[in-house]
Amino acid sequence: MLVLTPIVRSLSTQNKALIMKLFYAPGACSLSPHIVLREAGVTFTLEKVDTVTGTTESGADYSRINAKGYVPALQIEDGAVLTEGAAVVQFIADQHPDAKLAPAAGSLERARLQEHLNFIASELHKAFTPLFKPDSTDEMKTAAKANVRRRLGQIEQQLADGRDYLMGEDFTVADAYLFTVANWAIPTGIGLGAWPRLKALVTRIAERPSVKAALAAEGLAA
Ligand SMILES: N[C@@H](CCC(=O)N[C@@H](CS)C(=O)NCC(=O)O)C(=O)O
Repeated sequence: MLVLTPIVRSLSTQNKALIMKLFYAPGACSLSPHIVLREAGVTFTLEKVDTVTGTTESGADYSRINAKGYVPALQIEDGAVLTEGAAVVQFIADQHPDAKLAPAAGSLERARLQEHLNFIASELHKAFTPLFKPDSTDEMKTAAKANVRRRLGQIEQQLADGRDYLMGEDFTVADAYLFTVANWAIPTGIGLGAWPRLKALVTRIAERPSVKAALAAEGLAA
């Protein structure tokens, strides 16, 4: 007993340090790593962030966790925080290769995955941004919607060969990100009706248990 006690203490401290925490805002781009954490079977906790006030639900100053002020941020262990959604989902996938959420690093397929992630992040995700800003003019919103439509149309073209997911037969982290961002077409009034393959893909992804669980945990309807 005298010998075991310190070992037990040290194990429990270690386990505590290894539980990841995702800082998120409901329905925001942080939903993508949230889905990926569940797909990978990771044990994690969630902490909601109010990005307007810059505080988390436990009252922490979020700028001390992610100086950039936005979500997502993944706290990996005490003191280590990873930001930028595309990097976060790849990190989770690489830590859990059995879940097969990303092709092997260094392969052409992995670069293809990054091609998708980068397109979603810089062209599609950011095309939506003026639609969520209270100070955007109607003119800015009209231009943003045209831009979003153009990008959704380009994804529709990529799905023209009948593939099940962005990368082919298998669900990857890029699908989690696409699902998250494409869904913003609904509240912004763009809808997905003009892109039937994309709409079918989003509907298919919505059926995944990880997605249902993530939406429920964020207080969102499927
Ligand atoms: N480059 C970042 C952008 C993240 C981002 O745009 N987050 C939005 C939600 S989708 C946010 O937190 N916006 C609030 C803010 O910028 O203050 C990434 O790809 O992770």
